[in-house]
Amino acid sequence: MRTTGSWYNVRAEEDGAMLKCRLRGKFKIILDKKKITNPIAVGDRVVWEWEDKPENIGMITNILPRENYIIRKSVHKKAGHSHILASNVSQAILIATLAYPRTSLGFIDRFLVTAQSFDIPAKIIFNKTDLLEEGGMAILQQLKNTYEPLGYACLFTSTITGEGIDAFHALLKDKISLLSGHSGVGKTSLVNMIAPGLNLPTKEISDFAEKGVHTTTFAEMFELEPNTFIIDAPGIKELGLVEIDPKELHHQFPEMSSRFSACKYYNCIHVNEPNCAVIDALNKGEIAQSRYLSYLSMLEGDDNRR
Ligand SMILES: Nc1nc2c(ncn2[C@@H]2O[C@H](COP(=O)(O)OP(=O)(O)O)[C@@H](O)[C@H]2O)c(=O)[nH]1
Ligand SMILES: [Mg+2]
Ligand SMILES: [Zn+2]
Repeated sequence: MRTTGSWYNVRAEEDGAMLKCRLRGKFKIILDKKKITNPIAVGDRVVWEWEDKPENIGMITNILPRENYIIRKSVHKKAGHSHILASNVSQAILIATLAYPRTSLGFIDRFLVTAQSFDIPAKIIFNKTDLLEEGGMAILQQLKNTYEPLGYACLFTSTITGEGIDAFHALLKDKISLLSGHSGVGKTSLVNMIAPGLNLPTKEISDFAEKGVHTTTFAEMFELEPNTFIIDAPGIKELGLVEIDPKELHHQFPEMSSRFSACKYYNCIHVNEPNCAVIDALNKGEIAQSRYLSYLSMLEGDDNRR
């Protein structure tokens, strides 16, 4: 659920009790040819045994295979090392707002690409619908029409009117969800609507991370209700830092991955090649302009994370 240096807060599966554990022995800290600085991450399923039961201290003896994991480059350790932010994530949920603050489409697309590259299903929640006039709601509906056919479910919520709160609750149920989004979009407010007692203590850490202070930004998992977890990952902007080979980028755009085999050139990157199936679809209006612009921007490696 949480780590502090060499101690791990572990939730016992049998009864949900929390205990503190250390790690026994050496564990493989090379993953997909990357050197990893932390052997265990939030979300890991582990095997443990008692070391000192009266003191509630255990020993981790094994780490079970990960369904997926989010990895990023370490900022404060040696170059060439990576850090596992979280593992076994059922879904990555982006909380976005059209205004106050505005979440850019570039940021949304970068988040989706990153989640896709880690094999984590992604969903988008557009919060603060109470602040939108008719025109704003029409834009939201257009975004939903763009994203849902690509496999990214969208939900409209407001913590003021209560719109979508039951659906948000249902979305999280029995899953491990990573919640992200810019500061101020309403993450804490939304979680408080469905789990008032939880009192997410994340504010300061996230704010630090956003100011670029290199605090240790370990993720933390919270149990909203039995079997329903959320992962609060400070400095989640780092989710935009994944490195994807430009030639591979189109795999992370569902509307492109379903089409590029029809391009004339096998190595087409859909910029100005002739007989490009992606550009044809764009011209026919079958691919959203905004998505294509995000693709171009990521292709150029623009640091367009805000
Ligand atoms: N109008 C409106 N304000 C909201 C809504 N949700 C949150 N807020 C406000 O937005 C501000 C930031 O909310 P907070 O939950 O702290 O955002 P976080 O930084 O993402 O955790 C607070 O002043 C909230 O009261 C909403 O649905 N509508
Ligand atoms: Mg908050
Ligand atoms: Zn092409």
